[in-house]
Amino acid sequence: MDIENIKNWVNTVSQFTNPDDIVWCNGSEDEYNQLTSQMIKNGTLIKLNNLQYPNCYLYRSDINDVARTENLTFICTTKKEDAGPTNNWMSPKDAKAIINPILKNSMSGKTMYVVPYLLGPPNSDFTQIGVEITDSPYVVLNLKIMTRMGSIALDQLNKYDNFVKGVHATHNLDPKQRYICHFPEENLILSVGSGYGGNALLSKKCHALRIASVNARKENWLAEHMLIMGIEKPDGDIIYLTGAFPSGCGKTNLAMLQPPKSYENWKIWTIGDDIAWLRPSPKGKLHAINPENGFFGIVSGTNQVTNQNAMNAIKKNTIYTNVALTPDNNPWWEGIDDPAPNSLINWSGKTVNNFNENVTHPNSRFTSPIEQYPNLSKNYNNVEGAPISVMIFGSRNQLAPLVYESFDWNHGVFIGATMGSKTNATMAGAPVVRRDPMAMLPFCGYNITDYLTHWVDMGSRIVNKPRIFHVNWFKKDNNGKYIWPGYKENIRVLEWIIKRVNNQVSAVETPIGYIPNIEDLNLKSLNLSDNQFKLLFNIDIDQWLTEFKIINDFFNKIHVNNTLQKQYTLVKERLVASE
Ligand code: OXD
Ligand code: MN
Repeated sequence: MDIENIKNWVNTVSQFTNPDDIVWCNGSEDEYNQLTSQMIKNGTLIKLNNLQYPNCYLYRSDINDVARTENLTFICTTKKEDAGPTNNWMSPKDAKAIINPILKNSMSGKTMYVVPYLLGPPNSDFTQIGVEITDSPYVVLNLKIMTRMGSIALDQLNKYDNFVKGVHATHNLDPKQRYICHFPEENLILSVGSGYGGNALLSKKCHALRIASVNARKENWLAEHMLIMGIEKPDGDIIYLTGAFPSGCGKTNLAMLQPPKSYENWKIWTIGDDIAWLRPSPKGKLHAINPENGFFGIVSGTNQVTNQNAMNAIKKNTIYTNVALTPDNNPWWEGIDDPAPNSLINWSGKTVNNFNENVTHPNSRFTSPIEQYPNLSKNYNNVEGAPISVMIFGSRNQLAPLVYESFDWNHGVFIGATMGSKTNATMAGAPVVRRDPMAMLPFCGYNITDYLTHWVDMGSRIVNKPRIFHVNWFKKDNNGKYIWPGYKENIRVLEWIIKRVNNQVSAVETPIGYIPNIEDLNLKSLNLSDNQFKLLFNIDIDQWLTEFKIINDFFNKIHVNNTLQKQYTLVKERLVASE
């Protein structure tokens, strides 16, 4: 492919959207600084206190545009069954009939930015190229941080046969005219009516997950909603793992975990906090890269206890979205270590005094470059990715024990496929517990039934398969308090997982999988009572059988493959036998 391929498409889009100017972004610091100055001048960006937060900015989104809108997100395939039973579907023709009139002349009076980007390290077989056309300078700034953007991508054009096309038009932000549409048959994304990250940074959920997952199935790899991290033990051995957790369940905090004092000879090496692309290597192991180049993390609740590394890294070169602003021009959010000032400007721009209400949006975000994270893994830029020994699925509910291990790959896929988790502020709508297979429910770009079959099939392509575990940091006691301290202390669970992988400890077999022998999980100085421990690992057979009815309904709805159906029967039989 050469630049003409991109130019031809850009011309077609510009003739249709009719911008006043077209700017091809090169990804330079100068370009970034010019855009921030321009946005500060027109009042859409606020420069934060340069002494305490050098090169940091605050952006406030429209109050009706603060989270991903799954109900307005569509997979547009010729055949409805290719989108499957869990995605919203429109035919490409119908989708374009709705979106094209919105796009027509939508950039007149505006500048159109052409943003080429790479997902993945340059020169890696994993890496893909995309171009996002957008009328939002905020999107350009974010893409500069979140991807390898500009010239670095154009320099690699001759390595690719095609590119993923994304068109983003802010339009009027009216949710009634908001559509995030994916056309996997054309490697195309059209997004109108939202400026919010997950809807507007098309490299992220739209390309790196929805479109990539379709290609991954065709080409025998996996595009997953997973963190990637390395854990270095005191003996210097590093084990790499991926973790799939639904949005807002702590992937970023886990990926950046700073071990507590009692684990001071352990190190965590961060590779990614949201998306993993995984391919079997010729040597038989599954290897993973993080296609992104920055973090788009939730700010609310971030502090020295929950995520010390993020706290240090987001002190510079960071864009804050929808946090509060102190009189000293510092960002402020619920959970930050600094006390609240008496008066501040809340996330939507209102001055509030002596407040008791939330002043930061619960889905407020930091966008921050990965390179400035202190514990960035040396494998971050490795063109071959990192070799993965463990996969963790994690959910937020009252049922699953703190940690358990699957019996084998197919059972692990069953565990991932049946995850039930409570939704939160990352998506619009009231919280509900829902099935979220592999934390991919909102991000799988094709039929979920085929997706789960693809997972089963991948098992036969990986000689040296990762071991699969499930964790749940979120179990509450009878007073509604979280039992497990979480955050840094999660390393205790990771230690047990590593001991299992290294065959250093046995485990207790239960109907749902293996759980730790109490003496193998380091609980020193946590002050957990016997009763709390019991609650953490309690497997309430009645509740599990009720859950299995829900799983059965879900499996019937999606016509799941025989392998997972068989796993369902096996686990259920074990549950019934242990009653
Ligand atoms: C995210 C999400 O922003 O999952 O990563 O919503
Ligand atoms: Mn995510």
